[in-house]
Amino acid sequence: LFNSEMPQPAALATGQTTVKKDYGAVKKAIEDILDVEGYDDGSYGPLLVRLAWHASGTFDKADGTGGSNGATMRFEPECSWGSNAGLDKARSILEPIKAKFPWISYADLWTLSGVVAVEGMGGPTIPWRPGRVDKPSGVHCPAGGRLPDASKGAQHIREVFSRMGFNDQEMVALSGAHTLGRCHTDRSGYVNPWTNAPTTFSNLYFQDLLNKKWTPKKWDGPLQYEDNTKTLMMLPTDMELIKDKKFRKYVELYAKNEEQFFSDFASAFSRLLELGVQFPAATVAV
Ligand code: HIF
Repeated sequence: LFNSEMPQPAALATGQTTVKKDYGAVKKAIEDILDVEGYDDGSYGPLLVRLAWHASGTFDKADGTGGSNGATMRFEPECSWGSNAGLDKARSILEPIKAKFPWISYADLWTLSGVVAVEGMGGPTIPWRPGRVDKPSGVHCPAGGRLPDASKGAQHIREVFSRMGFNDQEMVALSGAHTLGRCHTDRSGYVNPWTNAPTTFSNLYFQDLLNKKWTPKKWDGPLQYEDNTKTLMMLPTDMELIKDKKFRKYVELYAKNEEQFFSDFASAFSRLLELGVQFPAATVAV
């Protein structure tokens, strides 16, 4: 009955049934695995935020390589980079969700999990859209050494984040994510959380940077800073945000104005997760 001149219904033409891509259901499944007793501070949220960022933060605007598209952290050598230590855990807790919704790409799932985690911990809504496509093997891994080194200074922070296309203010806004989570000696060599509320997204990181007294920790580990209770920490790169005048101005702004921080963080984090991704023309945010 059909001839080549007639428009043919896609499902009939290919013999395939259409799967409804219900991103809302995936979001819900991610929300459901966030809280977990006995892991760190009771949430996988911070770890998932770190996964989303490390999957994305390899982007180089000069040649368009790296970024979340491809989900190449599944493969060697990227999965074994020292900077990605511990993220195997993040990837494995998402496996049952990938199994339940096999149509979602890993790259979309990892980035969406960071977004859902920020929102689930009280942070802003982050614009996110699907469209990332997984690459088939490690030959697509970006060059090593692109993620930041916490022992370095302001110049390094600017080099790494301007390579991705961010300006000073966006670098500081993004840095507010260190209000979440903690350092682990067996992953990075550093220890302790940045704030006393590591599973709540807020501007506390900026307030603490300015209002607490930070001194070098006396220990055998790498140089890090501690507050007077010795329970909180700052990395050398965190301290640069108050030592460098141009960065400090924005730390002061975000410490005073949480609304502005939420809004600037949401824009910058959304862009981070989209670096290097080519979205089909009609992709809408979910
Ligand atoms: Fe982190 N970051 N980050 N980071 N990061 C760690 C942990 C988290 C840097 C270093 C570290 C960003 C920028 C930088 C999160 C989110 C973001 C750790 C500890 C180190 C060393 C890892 C461990 O031991 O488990 C450096 C040098 C950065 C550039 C200045 C982003 C802005 C702040 C881009 C960002 O979003 C999160 C969340 C964690 C906590 C993970 C956890 O398991 O709790």
